[in-house]
Amino acid sequence: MNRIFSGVQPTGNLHLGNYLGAIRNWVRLQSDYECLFCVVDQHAITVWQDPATLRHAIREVTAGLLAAGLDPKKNVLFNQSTVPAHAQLAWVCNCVARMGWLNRMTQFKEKAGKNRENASVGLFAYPNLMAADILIYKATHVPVGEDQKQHLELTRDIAQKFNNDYGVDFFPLTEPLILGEATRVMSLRDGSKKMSKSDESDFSRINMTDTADTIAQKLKKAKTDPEPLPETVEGLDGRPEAANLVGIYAALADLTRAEVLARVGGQPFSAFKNELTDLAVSVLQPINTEMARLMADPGAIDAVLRDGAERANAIAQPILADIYDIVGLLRP
Ligand code: AQP
Repeated sequence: MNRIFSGVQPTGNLHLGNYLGAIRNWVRLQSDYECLFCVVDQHAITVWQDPATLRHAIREVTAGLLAAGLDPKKNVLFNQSTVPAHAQLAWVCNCVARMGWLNRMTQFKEKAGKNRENASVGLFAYPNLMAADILIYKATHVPVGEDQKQHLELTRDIAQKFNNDYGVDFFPLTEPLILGEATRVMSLRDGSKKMSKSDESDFSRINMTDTADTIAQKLKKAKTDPEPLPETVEGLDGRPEAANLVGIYAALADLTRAEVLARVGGQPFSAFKNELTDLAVSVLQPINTEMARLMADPGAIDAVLRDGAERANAIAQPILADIYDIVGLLRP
């Protein structure tokens, strides 16, 4: 049986990278798979979060997922901290994973920066909690952006070592699903950095809550180079900002980059940016409006999360009980 798990952090505004790299694919997968989608609030606190802002962000991200088209009846939609089995399995994963494996995680190095001694232990162990998020449901597939590929490989390593250490065939070796033309959306200010919620500059990203005017302004200011757009995909080599904008256009229009360039190749960026703005607004505006409507009724959002938590706990608890039995943790 195929089962999908994926998560998103409530660390700030959802942005176009989250939407094109993950959420839109989730919406497309929901008809064909059993899916669990999680607002991973325990991951968020690996770096400092203001408590009131975090509570608001958990509801806002949930509203974003619903507004983007996730059906809470078809899928299990919940926030991570309401299913204690994630943290309980994470402890087992901490004991299975090796320090050397975690030392190789590039996201920790990027997020901790130079001041590594001062990073939280949670930030270092984050990939083990992510492995637990997936393995507690024995998920077979995880749709993610390319930035999460290394963490997925670690999840497979943990699953394999657990199976070997205990001589069982218990955890599946989960496969990543990296789909679409925008698996790594880059910052609008710097084509070598991924678009991220935690980038200090709001002009680096398009938020799902941005108005049409803000989207237009941000794309107008987006970094480009002086050449017109190339006619072929090869012509994007060595032009990261151009490649990023063409990739975004392709993903939003559901075309390949070659098809986009066949239409817009040779155009100056000014004209292309106008077209891209119209396209981005036409996709994001309805989501934005629906998010605002949903956020007006926080009680209804909480009800969706409560229902999801109940269903997620019902799947996770028997799997945790099996894991405890395999490991030898007595359940008197
Ligand atoms: N720039 C991106 N391009 C494509 N996919 C992306 N994702 C994130 N950024 C991009 C995908 O979105 C899903 C949810 O990500 P997340 O919020 O849980 O964590 P993240 O990858 O750490 O996202 P951010 O925005 O960069 O958050 P901060 O700044 O808080 O770290 C994942 O599937 C991810 O691949």
